[in-house]
Amino acid sequence: MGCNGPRMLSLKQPYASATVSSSKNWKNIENRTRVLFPLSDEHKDHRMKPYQRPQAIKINIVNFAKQLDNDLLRSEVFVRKVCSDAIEALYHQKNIQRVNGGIKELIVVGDLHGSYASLMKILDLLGNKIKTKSCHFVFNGDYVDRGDGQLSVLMLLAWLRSKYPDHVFLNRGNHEHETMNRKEYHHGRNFVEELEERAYDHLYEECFMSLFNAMPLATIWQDRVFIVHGGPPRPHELRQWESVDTIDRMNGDILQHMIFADMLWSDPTKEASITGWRKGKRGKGGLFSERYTKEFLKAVDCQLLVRSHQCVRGGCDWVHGRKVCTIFSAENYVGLENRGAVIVVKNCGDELKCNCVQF
Ligand SMILES: [Mn+2]
Repeated sequence: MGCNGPRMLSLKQPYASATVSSSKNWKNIENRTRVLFPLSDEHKDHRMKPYQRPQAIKINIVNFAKQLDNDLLRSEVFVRKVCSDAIEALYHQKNIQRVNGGIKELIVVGDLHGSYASLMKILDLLGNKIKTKSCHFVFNGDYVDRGDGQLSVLMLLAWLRSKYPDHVFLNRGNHEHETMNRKEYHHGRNFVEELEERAYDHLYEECFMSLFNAMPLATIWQDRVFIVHGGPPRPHELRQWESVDTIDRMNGDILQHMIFADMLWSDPTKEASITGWRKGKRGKGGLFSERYTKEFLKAVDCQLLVRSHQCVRGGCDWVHGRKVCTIFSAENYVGLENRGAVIVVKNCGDELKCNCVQF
């Protein structure tokens, strides 16, 4: 499997460090206790019971989501178990995971940034498609930071990923990273602040960093649609595309790999003066032109690029001759009064039919 090199950790072992760059003074990170996955049977908690029942798969997802938000998340055992199950489902996937099979419909959800209300609307509208297993859902990163339901969003998606392993997929976003989760924001809290309020901050290194590291960087759906949080990597990284799955994402800081930093941080541009790929103002990643989009899609043998990472007014925005769709799903993000949207893509033989669903 792609990232399973000899250094790949075993789930029976403590996670080898979810190491952070040494420049940070987040104290004693190297010495913190690591949690053991899977959890042992001695962890007993009455709140685990509804989750453990075999018929849990038949539950109403929206009702479960409410219960999770109101009650289940108070149990540390529950949080650890959801993390460890999701990690087990995620880390076997390649860095660029491929989703194929007979299902003709794809739904991509963009940035949520802790907006549990937006996620509830999406599940109210489309959650039945998860239960009936009639489509593939790809959540495209930036689950945490800023909103008021960050842990709820992350845990519900982690739970869905392990309960519906062939139908729900997660990509990593640039906010699934320690530097972003400890940054000060003018609007809203960072993820670590929410964890501190819940007295779960000790779980950040023990569970959540491993969960983020386990997330693939991109998804290729039916060999036709490329889904990534930011965009394509810069030209000299793209020339080494065939080795992208050999990079070990579970250990160390993924931003040390330029190819990954570009994929999580880049944006499309319509500026005529930019004909290829150029560094942008975000400090990481860059700006890619319509011509570069075509080169990239040719290199990865896809027809459409679906990405997120930018708040667009209607939740959905097309550029580059409808070869690039930006999808953003958190409504009223930092008070911007934007709509949220998801994109529904149907594979109809020769063509892809795309429909943005706003809420
Ligand atoms: Mn982003």
